[in-house]
Amino acid sequence: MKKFGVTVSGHIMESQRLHPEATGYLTGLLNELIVAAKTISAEVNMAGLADILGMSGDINVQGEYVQKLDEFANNTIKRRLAASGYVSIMASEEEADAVAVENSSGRYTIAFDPLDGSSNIDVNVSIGTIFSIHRATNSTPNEADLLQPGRRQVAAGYIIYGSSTMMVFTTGEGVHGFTLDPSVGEFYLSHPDIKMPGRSKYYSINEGNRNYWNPEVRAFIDYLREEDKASGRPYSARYIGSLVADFHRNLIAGGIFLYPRDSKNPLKPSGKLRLLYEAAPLAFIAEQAGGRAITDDGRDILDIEPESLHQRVPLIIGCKHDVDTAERFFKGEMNETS
Ligand code: AHM
Ligand code: MG
Repeated sequence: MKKFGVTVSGHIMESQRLHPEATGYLTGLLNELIVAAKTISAEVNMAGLADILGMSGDINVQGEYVQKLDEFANNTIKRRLAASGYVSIMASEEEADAVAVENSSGRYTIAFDPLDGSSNIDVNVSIGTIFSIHRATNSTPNEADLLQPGRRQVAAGYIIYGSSTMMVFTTGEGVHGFTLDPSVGEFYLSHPDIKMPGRSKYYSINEGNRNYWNPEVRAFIDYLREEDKASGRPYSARYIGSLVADFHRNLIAGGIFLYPRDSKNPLKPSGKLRLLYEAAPLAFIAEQAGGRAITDDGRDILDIEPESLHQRVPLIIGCKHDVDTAERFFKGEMNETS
């Protein structure tokens, strides 16, 4: 007999049943995020129709113009989670300071990028929401609870608003992907236990920054472009400019994504991407799927002790073999003629 589809809520409840110590708080929190994801997805799909595109006129903490959909996504997640009582404190790309939930008995913290890939909002290219959940160790809201290394995440995931809307997440027991059926408003398990290919033939990097990269990064990319049939080179380039979309492509089809530090902007000496709500959650997913994530000096993303909410970090993430090879270049063990 054909089985009916497994819903995301059913999947979460089933996996929590295996943990008799579970209180239901994480299940509740994930369910709130699912509702937020459906709300944002509906709004993103209306983007071309409603008068919602374009700048709101505000400038966010990163010094960038905030788009209306960014605001909408930020407010949707913030208000839902504040009302739910599952989290004690939140960090968002769109909020300069941590957002404490007053009178909360919340046992978790969340850091999120409400709408990643904002330069692609106006041009109908995939964008996404990224989230990272930790256990709160203090009984009252405390920013220190947000500044825990990625290794201590209890759950992480993203929602990609693409040709279909998908939610991909891990609670440390593999990576599972769910596709939204918009006709019934339900996410169904479509990609159980996702594993990244061991190695790939794709790389994703903004090549426009080439002149600003350090020599090790240049040498690694040159190596990927060289012809050598035995090692599957040259690799092909794929760069969307939405981290979630580039990562998702590499997770499913295989690939390595790099946003290294560069000398282009002296105000961003550690690259562009943010540790708490971009690099760390995707690193957790990559590792759970058999991949890896490091910095451009070979540090494991998941081991970095965060110092501030909006800290930036160089990010090299993808199939294990490819990241291992990149690491050998960064450590000087290989150069382009190796
Ligand atoms: P955002 O959070 O403001 O959208 O910026 C992050 C985005 C990532 O999604 C993407 O990987 C990167 O910026 C692209 O940057 P660039 O245009 O420098 O290649
Ligand atoms: Mg972002």
